[in-house]
Amino acid sequence: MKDVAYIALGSNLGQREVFLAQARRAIAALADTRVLGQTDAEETAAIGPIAQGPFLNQMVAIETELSPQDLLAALHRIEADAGRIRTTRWAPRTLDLDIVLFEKQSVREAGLTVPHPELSNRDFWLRELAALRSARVG
Ligand code: A4P
Ligand code: MG
Repeated sequence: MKDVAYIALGSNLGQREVFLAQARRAIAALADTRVLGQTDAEETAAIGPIAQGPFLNQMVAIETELSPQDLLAALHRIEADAGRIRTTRWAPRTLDLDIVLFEKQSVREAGLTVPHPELSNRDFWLRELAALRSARVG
């Protein structure tokens, strides 16, 4: 099914701009997918229980035929290519790719929840999402 999805990009380790650029290129190259828009990258203070350096965050809107599950698998491959090593939850990371929302589909499974459960708690995601949606309408 063709749908519109919003992907949050985040990095707070190493060459943050380089990792975001690599992620944007890899997302644009996904099968059956085209990029509709992207927000500017913005620096945000780390939220969560672990003290760590600030994040560079950005959101990308895509139109895709990929299912949420297939998109997540592809995003995990892109994270691995950026040298992401999973240690503990919320640990500093070279690249984190989260599915924020699909316009027409929701998922509640062990390994995937869409919309992302933290959406309502992250001001910068809400702001970026609103900006991408208004750009699409306008
Ligand atoms: N998973 C379930 N739903 C989703 C979804 N919608 N999108 C599962 C992506 N993944 C989803 O994620 C753990 C598992 O969540 C995945 O294997 C997937 O099956 P992970 O990326 O391995 O671990 P994580 O990122 O440490 O944990 P989590 O729960 O995804 O945390 P978040 O929400 O990614 O938070 N502060 C600022 N300023 N900016 C940030 O971007 N990010 C985090 C990480 C903490 N603080 C931050 C930021
Ligand atoms: Mg994550």
